[in-house]
Amino acid sequence: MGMNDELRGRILVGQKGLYTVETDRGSVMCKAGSKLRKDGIKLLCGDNVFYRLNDDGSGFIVGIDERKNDFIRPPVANMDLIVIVAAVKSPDPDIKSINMLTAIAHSKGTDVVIVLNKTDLSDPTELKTIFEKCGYTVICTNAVSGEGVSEIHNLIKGKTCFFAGVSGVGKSSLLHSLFPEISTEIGDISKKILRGKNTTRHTQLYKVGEKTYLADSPGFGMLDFLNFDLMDPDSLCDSFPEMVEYMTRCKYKKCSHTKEDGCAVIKAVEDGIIPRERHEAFCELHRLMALKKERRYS
Ligand SMILES: Nc1nc2c(ncn2[C@@H]2O[C@H](COP(=O)(O)OP(=O)(O)O)[C@@H](O)[C@H]2O)c(=O)[nH]1
Ligand SMILES: [Mg+2]
Ligand SMILES: [Zn+2]
Repeated sequence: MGMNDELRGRILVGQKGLYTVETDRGSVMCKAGSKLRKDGIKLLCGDNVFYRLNDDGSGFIVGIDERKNDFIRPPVANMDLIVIVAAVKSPDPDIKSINMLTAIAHSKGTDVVIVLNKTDLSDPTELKTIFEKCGYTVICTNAVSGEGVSEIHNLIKGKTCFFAGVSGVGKSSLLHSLFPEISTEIGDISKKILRGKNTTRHTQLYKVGEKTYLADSPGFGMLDFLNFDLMDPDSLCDSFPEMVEYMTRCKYKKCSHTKEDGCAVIKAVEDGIIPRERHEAFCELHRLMALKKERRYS
């Protein structure tokens, strides 16, 4: 192998076929090598790549590491953690969308942290209890005063993550508070697009600490749930960790755990062990996926 083989790096930005790759020697601007293009591999922010150097200091990417996961919207790869942001008020918390996001996170094998923001407007305790009962880490924040924000900092340390949640919950505000050094860039691009300014839409991975990366994608908040074909109604169970114990304990071999009389999961809901809101979300997702599966095979 020549000395130019097997240099390694990570894609931070990809724009119009030009990739900014973070390497030992700083940022290297790369193009995709012809083999990758021929193989139809679409490179994503977060990809760990092999590249070779040209004489002029630019590079070309010759291969990528196997991905831990990838996403269509935002188009990123190798995420360790999804920070799900909800507001306790204005907008009112949308428990269904939070549960969809946790389900997606589970299906992609990422960790989850739930942030309940705008605690100055309403008491987060009830919502916090629901998700803590399910085993999630919940952080309460006020992005305006900065309260609780440092806890997020500690939890994302050493990980690659992105913030998800519906519009208006305070994602941009939290990012500004967390990372003032890059805050002029992140979070506000979507506003510029809304204002009709000519802003390039691109996804970017920011290095915000030692081995800590934050993906930011303009105009994006909710993951593209309907494109999640990979989830099967039967494997949905794994996305609700608080239910797993009762699913295995359920006396029925073939139980959807959505409506069956005598189902152990439904009993746990009635007993107040599993939050009712979570089970409702489970039923709804189950119904959606069964429907998609039916369509696929008809
Ligand atoms: N009262 C209050 N307002 C907040 C808080 N966090 C954000 N906001 C406000 O909520 C609005 C939406 O916030 P933004 O960060 O743009 O939300 P995004 O759409 O999720 O990025 C803005 O007017 C913020 O100033 C908070 O903790 N408390
Ligand atoms: Mg925003
Ligand atoms: Zn059951």
